[in-house]
Amino acid sequence: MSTVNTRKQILLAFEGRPLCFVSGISLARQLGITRTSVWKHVEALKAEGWPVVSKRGEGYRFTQPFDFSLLRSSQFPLPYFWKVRYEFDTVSTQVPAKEAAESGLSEGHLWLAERQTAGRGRLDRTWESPLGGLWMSFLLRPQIAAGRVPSLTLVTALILQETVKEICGLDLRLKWPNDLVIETAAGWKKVGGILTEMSGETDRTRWVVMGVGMNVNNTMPKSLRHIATSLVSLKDRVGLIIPRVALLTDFLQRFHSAYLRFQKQGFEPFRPHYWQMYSRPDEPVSLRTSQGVLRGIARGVDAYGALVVESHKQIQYLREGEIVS
Ligand code: BT5
Repeated sequence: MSTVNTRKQILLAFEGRPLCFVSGISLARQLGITRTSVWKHVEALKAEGWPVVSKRGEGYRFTQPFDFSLLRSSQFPLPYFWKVRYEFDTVSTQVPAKEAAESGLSEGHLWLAERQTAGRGRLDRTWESPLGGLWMSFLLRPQIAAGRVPSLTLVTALILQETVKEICGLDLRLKWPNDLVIETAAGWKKVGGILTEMSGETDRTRWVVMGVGMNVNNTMPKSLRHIATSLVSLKDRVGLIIPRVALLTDFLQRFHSAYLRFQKQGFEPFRPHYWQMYSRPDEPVSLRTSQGVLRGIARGVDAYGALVVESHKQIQYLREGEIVS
């Protein structure tokens, strides 16, 4: 067995045994290797950052409940054109995805990581990406004009919303342009976000790297708890772990067909549904754009994904910016 496979098998031995010790002897027997070898592999896994501890005479255990579904299926074939590259740890999944995009790799490649050490939001903001979330970037080469790419972000948000509804039964809402949010007793909270990066010319898109971050089983850092939450905490069931692979495969299936449709018909077929899922239709909004702050009433989205805002009895089409309140 290769080193990678041996380590994967060691990790999977903890599946279904949250916080329980697994002895070195049983791991050695299971894998047909020596106890010393098990120890060496576990030390390497710890150095990589896996949350495993050892205790003399007892063996090894995970220090936190963990969803093994991504690790388990990291080498499984996925439907359609998807090809997954799974890593435990990465700076940001956007980095290898963009490098691959520049080097000419075909669309459908997807980078997944258990955690990111320097996850990024828009405008170089930080994206907290601890263990337990779904952090991925995928490469697309849509046959569309560059001006249509922003509406692909909206389609992605919509498909994520559908996936979360299907798999977790939770009704997230969309906050233009790239946020998935939910209304809680403590106000609106962000559950996921999308970072779209691209390269192209006016008439042609060379590549799009779509970065999706979804808080699934992770706990939020204190500094974000007032504005963010995770799917598992919304379910409010002690000990529940949401298998991220179920979210992933459902999303990839839905997204694939939406993507084909989007390339043929543009954003128009998705537009009404996007607006139905929009978090605060026809309510006052404040938007920060590169031109300054605009206040008005959000009335809809146009065929290019711009937010339609009524401000001082005039209609404005906002192609960039974000809602600040
Ligand atoms: C986003 O940016 O919402 C885009 C997030 C995209 C993350 C994915 S993960 C996979 C891929 N690899 C990456 O490195 N990135 C992508 P933005 O709208 O700029 O929101 C950033 C703001 O959200 C921060 O300034 C925080 O206030 C907040 N934030 C940070 N981490 C968060 C988290 N885990 N959950 C909710 N909010 C968070």
